[in-house]
Amino acid sequence: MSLFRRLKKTKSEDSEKKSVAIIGLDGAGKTTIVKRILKSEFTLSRPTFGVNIEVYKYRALEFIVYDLGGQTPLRESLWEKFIKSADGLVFVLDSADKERFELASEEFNRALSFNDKAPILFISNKIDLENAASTDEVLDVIDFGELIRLQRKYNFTRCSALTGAQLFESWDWLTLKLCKDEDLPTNNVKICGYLFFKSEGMEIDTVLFGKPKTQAKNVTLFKKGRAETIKFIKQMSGFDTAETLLQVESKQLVITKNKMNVIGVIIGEMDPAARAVQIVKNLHEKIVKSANNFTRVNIKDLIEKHYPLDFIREK
Ligand code: G3D
Ligand code: MG
Repeated sequence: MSLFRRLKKTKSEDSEKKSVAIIGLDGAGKTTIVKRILKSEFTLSRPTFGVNIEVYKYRALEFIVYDLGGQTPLRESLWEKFIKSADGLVFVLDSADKERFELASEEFNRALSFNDKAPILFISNKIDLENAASTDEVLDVIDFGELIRLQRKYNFTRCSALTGAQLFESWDWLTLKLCKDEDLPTNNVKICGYLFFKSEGMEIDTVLFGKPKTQAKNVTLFKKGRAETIKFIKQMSGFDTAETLLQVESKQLVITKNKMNVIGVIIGEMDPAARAVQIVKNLHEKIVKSANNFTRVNIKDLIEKHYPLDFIREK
């Protein structure tokens, strides 16, 4: 069950109110996404501003959906206000609308300049379409370098609001950032392997899980994950802690830094990234507590001991 769906059952009416701004160019799929996530359990309040804003309320959550691009001064100040006060930001990109990628990128950067705290979920939507851009094509235009440097919590994800593919998993991440620990998803995440580095870039260990056949399939993935991790280490060299989540081909790469150590784990595209982040953070703590020379810590043993259902096991 997705975290979001769980929350719908567990959050009480009087819990702290949170607002999420869902932004992107018109036609990106924002309304479709919100309606799909909320099903019919929401009320739509139409504000009187006379501009294209939709506000959906679900218990303690408020979703403000806003079309960007072509702002008039009135709209401009209005959306700046919404974005400033949002607890979470979701930017939706129509991955098939390549002609407007530059415009989308400008609007994305401007939105970020209005809010320097909220976690950001970047959704590359409509991946069901034949001409949908690949991750690389999107990353050529949308620059996350600044977010990494500023230690912002962000997640890049591809999904289809139409088919629902990867949609709920994306929201899991955001809701994790907005909610308390007891609301975390309890479902399992399958770890394909991990990368373990010292924070100055020295590689300590790299382990692929599964039988040779699966491992062989994941070798290229690991090379890419390794390159991404090293890039992350360089960009985060001045910071004690940091975390990020990247899409590497068909898998997700969760990388976290905690003082001396950087751990990356590779999980499946449908796996709950929020839970993987939680696992990696716990691993960091266990490594620190193990007190021995940390280079000797065998993460494989830790994962097998503490998360026996969470790594790939084949018959
Ligand atoms: P917006 O709220 O961002 O402006 P909408 O965008 O949610 O209104 O979506 C715009 C159009 O894109 C809609 O089509 C919607 O069905 C379609 N759409 C949304 N998400 C997806 C997706 O993942 N895949 C595909 N193929 N289409 C999607 P219409 O025809 O109703 O305008
Ligand atoms: Mg809309």
